[in-house]
Amino acid sequence: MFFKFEKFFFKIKKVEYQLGELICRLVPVLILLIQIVPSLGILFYYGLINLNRDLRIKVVGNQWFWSYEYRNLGVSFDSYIKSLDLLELGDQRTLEVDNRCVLPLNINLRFCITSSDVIHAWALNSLRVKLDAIRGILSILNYNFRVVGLFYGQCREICGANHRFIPIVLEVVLFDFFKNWSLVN
Ligand SMILES: [Cu+2]
Repeated sequence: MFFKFEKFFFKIKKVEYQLGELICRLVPVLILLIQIVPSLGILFYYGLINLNRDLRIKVVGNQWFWSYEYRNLGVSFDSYIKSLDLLELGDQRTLEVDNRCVLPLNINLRFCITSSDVIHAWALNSLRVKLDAIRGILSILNYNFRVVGLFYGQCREICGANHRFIPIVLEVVLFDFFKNWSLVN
């Protein structure tokens, strides 16, 4: 009697195990399938919409600074971290740069992000943006700023010894200010 019970018990256990294994395989697949629907939708939305951009900015990650090129305006500059002895009152320590990326308000912008050496990442928390800067590949970001202000970010990919010394500062200004700035630069 005891022997029979043991056999029965193990049989049941085996069936349960197989079912568990099946569930453990099916559930992740189902989660991925559910995730495909919105993510593909968003991917196509960003790919197809906003084809016309008013201003294109090429962002190049370097060891260790960012360089910005405004193709339409013929403006280009490098953006290094501001050293401690040059900081002014109100500046963010380790987040401030010498040349800010100045951008106009309410203009359709297209950022083309790439790298000249190792992999960097152009990440700005307040924009919910993190794009990898990879040599030979252009990461595209379409954006339109609705508020003026300063947006701080940092490299978000371990790119070497001075990885933490390449912050990003975007300064969004009114179009007239931007026009003057681009003429001066
Ligand atoms: Cu980095």
